[in-house]
Amino acid sequence: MHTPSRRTLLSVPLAAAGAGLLSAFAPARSQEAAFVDPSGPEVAAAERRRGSGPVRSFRFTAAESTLDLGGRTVRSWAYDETLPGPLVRVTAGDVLNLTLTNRLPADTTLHAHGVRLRCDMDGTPDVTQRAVRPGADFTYRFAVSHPGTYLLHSHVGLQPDRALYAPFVVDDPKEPLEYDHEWLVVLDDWVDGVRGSTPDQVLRQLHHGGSTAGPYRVLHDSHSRLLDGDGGHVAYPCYLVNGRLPDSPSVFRCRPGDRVRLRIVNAGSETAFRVALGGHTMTVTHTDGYPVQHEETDALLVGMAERYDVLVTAGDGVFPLVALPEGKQGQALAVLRTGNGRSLPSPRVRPDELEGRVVPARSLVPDESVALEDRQPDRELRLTLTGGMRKYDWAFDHRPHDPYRRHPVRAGERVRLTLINATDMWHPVHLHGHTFALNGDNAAGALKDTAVVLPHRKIVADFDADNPGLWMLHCHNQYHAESGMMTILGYLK
Ligand SMILES: [Cu+2]
Repeated sequence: MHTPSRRTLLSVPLAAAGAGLLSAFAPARSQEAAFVDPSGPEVAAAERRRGSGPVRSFRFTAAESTLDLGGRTVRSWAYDETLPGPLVRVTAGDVLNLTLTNRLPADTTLHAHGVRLRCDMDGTPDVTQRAVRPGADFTYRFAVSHPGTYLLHSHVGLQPDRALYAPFVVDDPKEPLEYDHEWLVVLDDWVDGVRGSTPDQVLRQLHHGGSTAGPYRVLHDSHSRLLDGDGGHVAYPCYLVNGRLPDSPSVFRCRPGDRVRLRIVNAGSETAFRVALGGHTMTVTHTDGYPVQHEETDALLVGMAERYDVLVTAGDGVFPLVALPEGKQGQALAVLRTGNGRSLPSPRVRPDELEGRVVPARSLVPDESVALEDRQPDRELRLTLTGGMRKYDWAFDHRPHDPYRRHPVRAGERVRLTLINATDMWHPVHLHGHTFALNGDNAAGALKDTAVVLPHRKIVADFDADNPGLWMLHCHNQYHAESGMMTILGYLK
């Protein structure tokens, strides 16, 4: 197993650290000793407490591939030449052993989004591990202690906006829900390989404000009522459910009256989706892998990297599951079919449920089995989300990402995270290695690892510092993160 050395931590590419690296070097370096090492004894001790069940082995090969989106073929980077990547499924208590082979022309890593895992398996390049070089491999091995719906993806640059993602489901050995079928619904916004576009090219367009090589993909007039402002700034040519375009959708079959558990995952990089299943109401049972008190809804708003599990009772017929990209043109489609003979819905169908009730995450209430106990915070971290479209200078506290700046916490503390959005745009903010309780409309809010912060609003979230290491806190708009809206929480020794 690779152990990040001090040398690894110091060999951050200049581009990632920004021009301030050299001046910030000396003080940061001396401070390094104050924080827990990602593979230090505290991390090993936390891992032992998670137990050591049966080892479940998987293998991913990341490589350039030709992908069929259904009527359109693109060249991209993918795991095992499929989109989405292969489903990884284990049971809580298992040890996941996943070997990633890198056949890409670039460094890569694999991050298990939302999983409270050991820090040196978190897949954050130059923070928890040295990135995996082309031709090399790396084995991610960690105990998986909590059931739920998660997402695996590369954590290098804009690679998640290619096909380098895969759904990750952790079954509950004592599953309390009863249902007949499970339907995995993975949403994505897609640009890579369409008329020569790449995500990196799109980022350059966002930065320069002007045109570079390839089709111009910057969206200037976006509005989303649910997001109270711009929905996003990348005009994707395609939106996908389970890797398919609306003209050739994936079809889920079952019998009328069956209870179906949908696991909805937004694997997009710059798009929030409003999701509804025509002719059905949905019962929300989980968000970000953790159970909530059941709540009926017509539609859901799913930010990047958020997950929702819902139950539906299938009607008799053919029904469109539509994901509308908030503030953007187009849509994604999948189909639920319980009857024979009827043709597929139109690729442009808009079920009424999309305009119905949307239960926001902040009004969900955690299931008693997972609710945080009442406790006063020992520490508050207040961060302001800053930046804007004009300079495309997204950041925390006006400071671009610096891998040597850490917000200190101490093991055993109850930490209150206050995120103040001083920008004109919404941000889905994600904390690695932890699940936090939103302070919602009610006192105790749902447990989440990724939360939508609306423009000029704030969220307050509490978590227990129970997973030592260095953990990224960042916007899951990949273009914002890549432009600087990332920072690190560090456990003090
Ligand atoms: Cu953002």
